[in-house]
This record gives sequence, C-alpha cells and structure tokens, in this order.
Amino acid sequence: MLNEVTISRGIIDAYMKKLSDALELDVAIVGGGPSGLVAGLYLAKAGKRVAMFDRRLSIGGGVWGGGMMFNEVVVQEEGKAVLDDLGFFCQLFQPGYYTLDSVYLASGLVYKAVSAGLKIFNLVAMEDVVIKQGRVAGLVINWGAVETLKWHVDPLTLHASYVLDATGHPANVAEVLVRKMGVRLDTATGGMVGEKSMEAETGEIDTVNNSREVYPGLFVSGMAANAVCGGYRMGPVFGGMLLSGQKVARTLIERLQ
Ligand code: 48F
Repeated sequence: MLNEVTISRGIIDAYMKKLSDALELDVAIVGGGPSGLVAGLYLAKAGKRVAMFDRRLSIGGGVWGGGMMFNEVVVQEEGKAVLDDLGFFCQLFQPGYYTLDSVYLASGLVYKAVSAGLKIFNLVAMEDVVIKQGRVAGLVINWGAVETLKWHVDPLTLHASYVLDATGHPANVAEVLVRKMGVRLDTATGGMVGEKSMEAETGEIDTVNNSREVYPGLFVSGMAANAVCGGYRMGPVFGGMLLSGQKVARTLIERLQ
C-alpha cells in the first residue's frame, strides 16, 4: 500500500540533501540556457562540484522556441563539433549549416547534464552575489516566485569558487554586481558595454571571445557574455552558445586544478 507521507518524505529528504550538497561548490551556474547547460555538462563530466540555478520552471532557456517558435535551431560547422562530442544528431541543410529539433536539443542537454552529475535547481533565482576579499565568492538565492511577487522573504546563501553568469540577454549577475558594488569589470569601458544589434557571423565569434572571467570569480557565457562585453546578437544559430559553454568549462576545469 502506498503511503502518502512516505512519498512526501522522499521528496523532502532527497531535495534537502541535494540543496545541502550545493551550498559549497566549485562552480555555481546562474541560468539554464544552452551555454550554461553545456558548461555544466562538461564541468560535471570532469567531476567538479557544480550546480545550476534557473528562476523558471523549465530548463533550456531560449532553446525550446527555436526561431520565432519554429522549433528547429541551426548550428554551423564549428558548433557541430560540440554536438558530435556530446552525441547529438543533426541534419545537413546546406554546406556548413545543420538543423536540429530544438526540443531534442533542450531536453537532451538537460538529460545529459543531470546524468553527468550537474545538480539543477529550477524555480530558484539568483538575487545577489557574495563578495569576499574583492572577488565573487557565491550566490544569494531565493525562490523564483518570491522574486516575481516581490515578497519580503530573506534569501539563502551558498559559496562557490567561481560563479558563471549564463543568464542570457539581461546578464543578471554582472548587472547586480555593477549596480550594487560599483566595481570595474574587465571590459572595454569597465562597465556593462551592452549587446549590439544582429550580425550573426560576428555575433557568433563575439560570443566565444567574450566568454571569460570579467571580474575575479565571475565568468560570463552565451548572450550574457555579449551583453557584458558588447557583442552582436545572432538569433537562432546556436553554435556560438555551445562553444561558449565548452570554452568556459575548459578554462574553469584548468583553474580548479
Ligand atoms: O537566454 P538563455 O537561453 O541563455 P544563453 O545560454 O542562450 C541564449 C540563446 O537561448 C538565444 C540566442 C541564440 O543564439 O541568442 O537567446 O545565453 O537562458 C538564460 C536563462 O537564465 C535564466 C532564465 O530563466 C533563462 O532560462 N535566468 C535569468 N536571470 C536569472 C535566471 C536569475 N536572476 N536567476 C536565475 N535564473
């Protein structure tokens, strides 16, 4: 006979263990879009203590919607190398252009990342960072719903050797850091340079070049990297996002050794 209380206890105990284990991390990733997921997947594969926080119910960020809700995405030759490495299938459209189902990519990235050991906390928002000795040293988190409703509920805090801002266009982590601490970022202006309009070729290259540490302890990836460092947007071509996550993970794995 199924016991309802045992079911509840199972959920509570398993969640509390997962959350407690995530309070001291090698890398805390904010944002579960393609760049954050790829970074989390490679970091977890390398055995790093890594967790991801996303304020939304579903993980995958902008992947699900493809282009204007046509649920297919395009990946160019360079990005296809990451798909091959991670075991995704795609179809050749024209030389140098491949397509894949965005639902397959989003759900596949989540599945592979969690299987590799990435702890994902959906419905949890980053509202602030922890600062220690002039570097970003962790996250201040709260329920996404609390943030949305603007309720007065104090948050919880976790420590991380590195934080990755993978929050997409708003670059939420870097924005909070600059707004509250008035720090200089390692960018052309010392501040948030801001995202430029669309130019797919340059945007894809920018995304990878801009994926780096912009303040001690704080890395940026994906569209957050372009928003912080001033790169072009590229729309529904996703190779740059995959390469961005891979680059950040490789750098962090070296740093953590
Ligand atoms: O925007 P998003 O998909 O991140 P990305 O890796 O990928 C960009 C592409 O999807 C697309 C594109 C294609 O080439 O340009 O736009 O840069 O996902 C960002 C995730 O961050 C979450 C948000 O819910 C989304 O799932 N997020 C944003 N702010 C916060 C947050 C926050 N403060 N706390 C937690 N999650």
